[in-house]
This record gives sequence, C-alpha cells and structure tokens, in this order.
Amino acid sequence: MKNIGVLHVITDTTLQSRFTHIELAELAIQGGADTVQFRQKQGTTRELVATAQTMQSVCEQHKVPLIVNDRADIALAVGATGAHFGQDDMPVSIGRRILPAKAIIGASARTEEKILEAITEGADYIGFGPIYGTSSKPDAEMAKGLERLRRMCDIAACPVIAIGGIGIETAGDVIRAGAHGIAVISAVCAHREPDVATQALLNEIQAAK
Ligand code: TZP
Ligand code: MG
Repeated sequence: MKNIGVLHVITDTTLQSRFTHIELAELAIQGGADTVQFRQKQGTTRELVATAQTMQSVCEQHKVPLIVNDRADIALAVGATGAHFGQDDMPVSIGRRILPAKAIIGASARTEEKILEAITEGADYIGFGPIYGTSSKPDAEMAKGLERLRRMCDIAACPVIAIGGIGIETAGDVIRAGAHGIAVISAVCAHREPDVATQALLNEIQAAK
C-alpha cells in the first residue's frame, strides 16, 4: 500500500485572496501538512500548469506529495505525486491507466457502493464527506456525520480521508471514528495564520491516533 498522508491541505484562492496557492502550499508545509492538494476550478490550462509547476517544486523541495484535484493532465504535466478524482471527474480506472503506476490516486466516494467501485478501479485512498456542514463546496451534499464515516472506514480496504467542515475542534473525533486522515480547506486557507492552523490540526490528529 502507498504511503498516504494524514493531513491534506487543499489550497483555495476563492475563499480568501490573501495568499496564493503557492504561498498556501509553503505555509501548510511549514505547519506540518504531509500532503498538499491543488484544487482550482477556474483559469486557463496554461495558468493552472504554471501554478502547479511552482507548487510541485515547493513540494518536492520539502518531500511533501502534491496531489492535483481533477486534472490528471496537469498532474502528469508537472510530475505531481498524484491526482484526486471526484465522482464527476475522470474515472479512477482511466486515471490509473494514464498516470504512472507509482502515482497516488484518491477518489471521492459518497456511498458504500462508490467506495467499493473506486477501490476496485485502483484508488489508493478514499475521500469521504462532507462529514460536517461546509460552505467551501457549493454543491456539497448534506453532512454525513461521524457514524456514517465510521461505517465507511470499516468497509473501505484502503485509507479513508475525511473531508468537510473539519476544524481543530473536530479533527480528533474524525480520526477516532476511524479516518486515516483529514482534508481541509477553510480551517487552513481561511485562517489568519495558515501555518499555525496546520500545526494545530496536526497536533489534534497525532493526539487522536
Ligand atoms: N469535498 C467535500 S466537502 C469539501 C470538498 C472539496 C469542502 C471542504 O472544505 P472545508 O472548508 O474544509 O469544509
Ligand atoms: Mg472534483
């Protein structure tokens, strides 16, 4: 099994405009994030490649994996560690075929059936959520809560990364429910000090493990 991080910081420049994706990646890494995910829905491919390229060199320098959300082409173009696919994105089986065998592929799965499907198709980890209410993803489903998370972690034969509305106060609960790790946007990107927030989340995760 591949080594999957426990604290995935997803960079976002729509919730805040104080920091760029690159600055957020640097701050998250300073705070101890062990995975950075580049998630950007707007912009030209040229722009996305340029940003991802710099993020990849920052991540590489610190030996932190960079995962590109949705865009297998961009992951491939910049030599990122992997890609994360949502339920409406690239099918995991196709991502698996076009990315290098060593690439980490994450898949969002919101139901039991989708989890099993993603694993069969070759996902290395499952993203499950939203666990709590979130305003960071406009089309997010209703909060699924800790009980469903617990069930999904029991079913999944791979690490489950919990996402959605997770913060310092809830990170420990999510880990205790069986999640291998967490992925966050607002708890880090919208925090006054993203590095400090990252460090605090990591402390919660480690204390709960
Ligand atoms: N997928 C499910 S919830 C979510 C995504 C991308 C948003 C997570 O953002 P936050 O701010 O950590 O709730
Ligand atoms: Mg997506």
